[in-house]
Parts: sequence; C-alpha cells; structure tokens
Amino acid sequence: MKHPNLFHFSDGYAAMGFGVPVTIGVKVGAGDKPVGCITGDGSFQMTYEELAAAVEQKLSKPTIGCTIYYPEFKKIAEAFGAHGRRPQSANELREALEFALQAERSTIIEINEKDAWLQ
Ligand SMILES: Cc1ncc(C[n+]2csc(CCOP(=O)(O)OP(=O)(O)O)c2C)c(N)n1
Repeated sequence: MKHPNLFHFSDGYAAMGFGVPVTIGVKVGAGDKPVGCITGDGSFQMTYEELAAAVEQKLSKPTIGCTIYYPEFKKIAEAFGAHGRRPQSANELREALEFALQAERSTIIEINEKDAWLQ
C-alpha cells in the first residue's frame, strides 16, 4: 500500500461478497491510511460476519451499504460492536463519513433507497 487513492475491485466487479473481507485486508496493509468500501445489500450479506474480525482488530473502515429492504444494516453493525449510521440527508451522510474516518472501530453507513431523503 505505497500509493494513495487506490481502488481495488474484483475482476469485472464480478464477485459478490468481495467488499467486506477485502477491505479488512486492505486496511491491515494500509495502516493509518483511510480505507472504505461501497457494497450492495446482497453482497454485504454474503460476508458481513467478517465485521467481527474488523472490530476485534480495531480497524477503522467506513463501509457504505446500499440497501432497499431489510435487514437494517445499522443494527447488524451494532450487533457486532461496530458503529452503525443511517443518514437521512446529504449532510448526515457527510457527517457519518467524517465520523467513520476517525472512529477506532468500523462504521457501517446504511443508505436505504426507500428512505424519504432519496425520493
Ligand atoms: C458470488 C456471486 N454470486 C452471484 C453473482 C451474480 N450476481 C451479480 S450481481 C448480483 C446481485 C448483487 O446484488 P447487490 O449486492 O445487492 O448489489 P446491487 O447490484 O443490487 O447494487 C448477483 C446475484 C455474483 N456476481 N457473484
């Protein structure tokens, strides 16, 4: 992780479940540099149990999960001991990202397409 502003993705964006565990690995390699992940609800639900490792290792790692239905990712995050945010405006999203970048633990930021601010 010698260069800033790197973007990691699976070939052709093909592999669901890639985001959460790979972000943990990249964050381990990146040290103090900020690392984040954007993932869909289906992909998040394939490997979100790895949040346990991120919390155990005290990895700050903003993850934006884009959801449509349930479950509420914010509650999943909290169940693992991570932080959960579900912003209701662009300002709250900015605040959540700023919080997540300085937090000691991982933060799941849930963007639910059904929420009023996105209609
Ligand atoms: C391991 C795996 N299984 C199945 C697929 C086929 N597939 C491609 S996109 C997709 C749905 C992804 O849903 P989600 O993660 O919620 O993201 P969205 O595209 O809805 O934003 C599926 C099932 C895949 N790419 N990888």
